[in-house]
Amino acid sequence: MTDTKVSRRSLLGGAGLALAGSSMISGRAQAASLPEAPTMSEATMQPPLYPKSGPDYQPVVTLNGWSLPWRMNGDWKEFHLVAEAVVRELAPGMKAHLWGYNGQSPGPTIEGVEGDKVRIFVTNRLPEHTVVHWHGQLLPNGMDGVGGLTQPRIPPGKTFVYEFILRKSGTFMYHPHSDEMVQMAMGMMGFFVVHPRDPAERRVDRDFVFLLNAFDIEAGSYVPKIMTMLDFNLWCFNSRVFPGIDPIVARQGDKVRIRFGNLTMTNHPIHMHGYDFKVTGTDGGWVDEKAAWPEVSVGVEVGQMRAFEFVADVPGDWAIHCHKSHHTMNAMGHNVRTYIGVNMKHTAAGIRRIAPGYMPMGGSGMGEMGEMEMPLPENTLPMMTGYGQFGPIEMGGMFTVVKVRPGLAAGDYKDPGWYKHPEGTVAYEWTGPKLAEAPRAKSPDSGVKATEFRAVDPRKRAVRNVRNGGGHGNH
Ligand SMILES: [Cu+2]
Repeated sequence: MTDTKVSRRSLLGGAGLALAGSSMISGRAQAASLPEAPTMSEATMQPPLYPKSGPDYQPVVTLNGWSLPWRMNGDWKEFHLVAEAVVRELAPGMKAHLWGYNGQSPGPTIEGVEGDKVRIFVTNRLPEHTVVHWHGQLLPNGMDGVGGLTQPRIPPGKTFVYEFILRKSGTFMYHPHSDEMVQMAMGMMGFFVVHPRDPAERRVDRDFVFLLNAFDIEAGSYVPKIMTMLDFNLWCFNSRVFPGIDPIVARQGDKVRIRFGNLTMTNHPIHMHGYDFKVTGTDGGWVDEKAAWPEVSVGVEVGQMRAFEFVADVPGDWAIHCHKSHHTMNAMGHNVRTYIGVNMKHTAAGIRRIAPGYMPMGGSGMGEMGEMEMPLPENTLPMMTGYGQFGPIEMGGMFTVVKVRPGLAAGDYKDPGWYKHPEGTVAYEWTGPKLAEAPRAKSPDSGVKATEFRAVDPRKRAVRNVRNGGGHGNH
């Protein structure tokens, strides 16, 4: 976590077009100048943005992100989003060329208070039209942001204005609703939080938010493949992958809320270790406190938002991740054969004669990849990576660590380093007397060694499956 790196970019200099555009659209906004459009140069988590005017609230912290500053204009809260091409570091070693808002993908989190009148200027600096849909908000139909259906699309170089009242508190998102497949595959999305009017209502000490998103970027390239439907290779929290995702830091005893929205093409069971928690918010709003239900994993379908809460009473480094194991891997191909149990010693010698340096892999699992240092193509990430204090974590993608520590300052979100385990509380190697044989299931095949699994030549295997249509290809 670093100091705020918001840079203020006046639109008067670089984008006269944007100013001219605004006067065509909204009569009410005509007299006012455009608010500044701040941009962010960092992909690290920024401190919470406390309100300097308007009603008070406890701000959220966006994982590897930031909140959009705003200004009061009479009783309107004015924000300025700029849709534009951005470069986003997904983790150290890999940058993606994306489309986003105000310098980043996802765009900045928008925060308001129940009852606020918001005016959101949207300037389009993309090479094609766009619109912004305010996902989950209750608003006049013409402010809903569906290109062609509820408004004309925003042409490149123009600024449109959205005006609505934040009718209820809760968890929302924003994203385009024109050329949606392309624009969302390119990273256009953001979080939108509406705080309760009474700051004491639903109050927590730390409130973290992030979007689940995914990209398909081939090793050695920079731009996502926009036609991919399911087989993405970079599964992200807020356009970051582990080990590039910041830790979620909490002071022991704090009440913590974690909210997330899913803008990928599949569902994600988000699992947190060490705690059970209460699901307190959904797309539709807050769950009645008496009805909040306990979980250790919470599934979030495509287009949904979820919020859960817990009291951080147990210190430690607790993993939080998507429970689909392929979603905690970085750039990987899915067409790799399984070699578990195959002895590749002899084959490898043959292949090495043609390709010097060839390394047989996967015969005893793939964990060895966690500490392998292989030369990679330009601009990609190892499949499983990230080190903890005990060695390789063997994770990538949708994975980070909830770090609970005693005695942190109230606003301290800095990475506190690895947890210092009290003596005698870490799993350890048995070095005592030889153990008696453990009870095991008996079957005619029991006793087979993991290195002697039976491998069948794929050419002989293929015939059998013809009636069922063969394999399942690319899922
Ligand atoms: Cu997942």
